[in-house]
Amino acid sequence: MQLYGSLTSPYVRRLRALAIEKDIEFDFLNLNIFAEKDRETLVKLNPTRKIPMLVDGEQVIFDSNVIYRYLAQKLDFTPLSWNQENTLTLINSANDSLVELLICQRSEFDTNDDKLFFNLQRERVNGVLSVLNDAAEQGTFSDYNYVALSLFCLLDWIIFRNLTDLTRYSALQVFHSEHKNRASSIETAPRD
Ligand SMILES: N[C@@H](CCC(=O)N[C@@H](CS)C(=O)NCC(=O)O)C(=O)O
Repeated sequence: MQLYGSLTSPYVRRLRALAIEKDIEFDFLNLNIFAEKDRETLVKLNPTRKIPMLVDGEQVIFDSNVIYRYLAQKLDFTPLSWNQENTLTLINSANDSLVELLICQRSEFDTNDDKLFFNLQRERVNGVLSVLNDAAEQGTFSDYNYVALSLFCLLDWIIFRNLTDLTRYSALQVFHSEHKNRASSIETAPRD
């Protein structure tokens, strides 16, 4: 199997970290999706033009969520419960909004502007981080499973890109400190 992605994407990192935690073997192909040559590879494999994607023989799978389900079925992991699916959706929604805001910043928009699009993303990020903070306080992430490592990748990427102030979310900060020295965190740390 080959996983295509980048060294910075939190969605790609989840799968790279999962591979280390669960001893899954795949080759990792690092793409710069904004460079012409790698973009050709991206578009050919994945018309959504987003990373990650997994290639397993003739089968290509798009989207980290679907790739996880594909691996879980192939490797016989217990499927996520509905509550775990909801928590993953929360993590994804904050992550997606932060990706959109980052792309807007790189397009030279002032994302602190009082505009509907920016306000909706910021409201979602803050609301979801607060719900995830409560969940962390209640022990939802005590088992370091796929959902927990997805949360770690989100938080570590927020810190790496300096995207939002995490000091308000003390349980999330504790969770991040507890896991930042794991082999799967160190070996997959984002770098430009
Ligand atoms: N739902 C997708 C989201 C993937 C995603 O947003 N990836 C970002 C990198 S972190 C990307 O490829 N963005 C390119 C773009 O938006 O044009 C997944 O879970 O794989």
